[in-house]
Amino acid sequence: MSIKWRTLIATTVLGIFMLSIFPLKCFANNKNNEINNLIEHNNIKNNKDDISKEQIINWIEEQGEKDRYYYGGLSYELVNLDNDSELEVVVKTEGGVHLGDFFIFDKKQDKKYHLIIEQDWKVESWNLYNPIADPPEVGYKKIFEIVTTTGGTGIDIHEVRLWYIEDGKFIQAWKGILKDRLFFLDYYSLKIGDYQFDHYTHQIYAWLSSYKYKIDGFTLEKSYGTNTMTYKFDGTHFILDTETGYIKMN
Ligand SMILES: [Ca+2]
Ligand SMILES: [Ca+2]
Repeated sequence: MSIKWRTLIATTVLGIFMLSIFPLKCFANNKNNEINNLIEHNNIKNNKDDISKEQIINWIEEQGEKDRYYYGGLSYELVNLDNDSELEVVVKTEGGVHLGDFFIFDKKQDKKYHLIIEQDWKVESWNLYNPIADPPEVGYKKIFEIVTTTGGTGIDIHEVRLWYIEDGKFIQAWKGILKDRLFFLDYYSLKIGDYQFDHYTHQIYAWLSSYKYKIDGFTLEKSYGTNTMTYKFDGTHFILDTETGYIKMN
């Protein structure tokens, strides 16, 4: 093959390569801009340089309840969760399918970060930059969502938890089931649900469907139907207001 042909082929391959990369870069830049705009919009500072991972591990060692933690999957965010101007530190660790811990550190008057909540929840997702309710809604509270998984042999539960920080305390305002699978000897039960917060009524609308399956994994034995619930805020928690359906929730 002549040098001219080789040059032509090499140039064409390089051109295709550049074209395939360029749109991805554009997309990535747009995504970064979107995130920056979101952070600016919510007046959130998130300077992770202020606090190191090592510092957080030290706090957990000093203030945590347990003797041992999994630090491999540790991640954290600095977010303004409450009404003071200081950033709070939200931390999650992962130790396995259902294993993990969740922590929040709040800066107190002594200017030190104190552990205000520790739970052995494996956190699947959190919405720290996009609270489901912002002041002045719902008693001027900033309400966040986390999705947690718990379980073990024959148990697999995914729950959504709504919470806020007030006067340095973590308050869980509501908890709902997204998926709840329990295995028995010859069958398993499955519950599937979800929720929406409504910004006009300030209520939670939730639903939960319930099924019984054969142990083969896919043969439906019985469908128990769907419950629909509404929850209203009582000043501290969302409490059950109305309920229709087969299964009693509370
Ligand atoms: Ca704060
Ligand atoms: Ca605070």
